[in-house]
Amino acid sequence: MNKTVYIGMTADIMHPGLIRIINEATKYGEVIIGLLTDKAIAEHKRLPYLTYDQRREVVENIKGVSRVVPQEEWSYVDNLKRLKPDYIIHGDDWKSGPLREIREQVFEVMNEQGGKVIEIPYTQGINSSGLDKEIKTIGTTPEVRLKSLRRLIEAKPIVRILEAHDGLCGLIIENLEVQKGDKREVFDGMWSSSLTDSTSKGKPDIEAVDLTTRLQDLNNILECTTKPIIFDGDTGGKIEHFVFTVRTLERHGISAVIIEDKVGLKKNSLFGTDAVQTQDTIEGFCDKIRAGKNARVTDDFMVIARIESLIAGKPVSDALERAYAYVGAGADGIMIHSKNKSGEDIREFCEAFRQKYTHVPIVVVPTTYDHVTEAELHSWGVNVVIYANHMLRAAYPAMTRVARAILENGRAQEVRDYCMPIKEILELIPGTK
Ligand code: SPV
Ligand code: MG
Repeated sequence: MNKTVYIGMTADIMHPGLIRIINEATKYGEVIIGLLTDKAIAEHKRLPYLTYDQRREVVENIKGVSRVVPQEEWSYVDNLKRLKPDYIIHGDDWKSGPLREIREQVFEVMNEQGGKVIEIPYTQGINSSGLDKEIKTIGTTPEVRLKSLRRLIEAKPIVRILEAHDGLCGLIIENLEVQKGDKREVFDGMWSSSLTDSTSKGKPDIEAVDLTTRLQDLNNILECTTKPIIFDGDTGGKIEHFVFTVRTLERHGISAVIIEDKVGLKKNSLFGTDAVQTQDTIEGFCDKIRAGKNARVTDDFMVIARIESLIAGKPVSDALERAYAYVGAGADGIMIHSKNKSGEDIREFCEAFRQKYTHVPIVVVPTTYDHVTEAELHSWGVNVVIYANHMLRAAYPAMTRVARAILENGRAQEVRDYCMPIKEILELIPGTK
């Protein structure tokens, strides 16, 4: 019987280093490629530019590859146990860094099964992470960006979104990474918030900043980022206007619009019942959802319905009745909002909603119940968590502190430590020099 050789890969960007590994593998036997699924990758690396099916089609047609199988986990163990290859080949770059543990597991399983691990020298100068950086400088297309939110929702236990009101926020969200064990924690995308967009323009959050103005700022974010964007569409306005909003957002590569079921003069939800606000009728809001859905050009753009029942002091049962109706009208997801500090109402809603709809995405905004962890939210059935205003709330006190200290001291030396060094700001944006 022919010997078999296993290679795990993402194969997003094919490069000579990977071809060399495949060529080397053919010397030992029949080559099986374990192609990592989006799910396997999502918590560790950027989602591939190409979908799984596109990557499979490419790899299947590479000379020397006999078979492509999905690798559903970051760890090789399951596939190695199932396929029992005689060999596994990997570049020797996994000897250090976050892949070290993965390597140890592979050695353990292969030893148990009487197989062999072959490590080949890492191809200097060409590797996927380096290419990844270059791809970032190329950017993305509206279509790829738009689709990426749905892919992330499918691939990740919970999708983490942070508010961005300018290009600088966008850059932080785009680039910041924290390595936790073998997991890479990142923000998956951005929230274009009506509250912070309005506030940063010195306007109240009452739909006074029009779509065109909001898009101008959004455009700065689009220019320097590749991650998906969820747009806070407030009430969506008049149905006749909302259809144009959907088309405009979609054309810009925005992944989703969230509209809330309120009518009349909208005020920020966190005022709760302190502000007089009227919820739309179920029928009225369903018509708006339907109109938005009909206006879409692609199937990927999401119209997400936001329920304000709990904000308005109504019970969870009212929120659920609305959620079921909105999903019936075609909503691609439900955002449930509350200003309760415990988060209990949100949990109750999510758990009840999940009994009826196992897959319709749930979005939450834990501003007041900020003690609840993402892991807990996930266990309630939440798919998307939005940190809706934190970048602006962080910036304002920092700027005020500096401004105050200059006034107090009649010079700027005292604020030096509160500010980033000039050298750093000059080098922050590539291409400044
Ligand atoms: C926003 O960020 O503008 C929102 C969320 O709509 S909230 O402010 O909590 O209403
Ligand atoms: Mg808002």
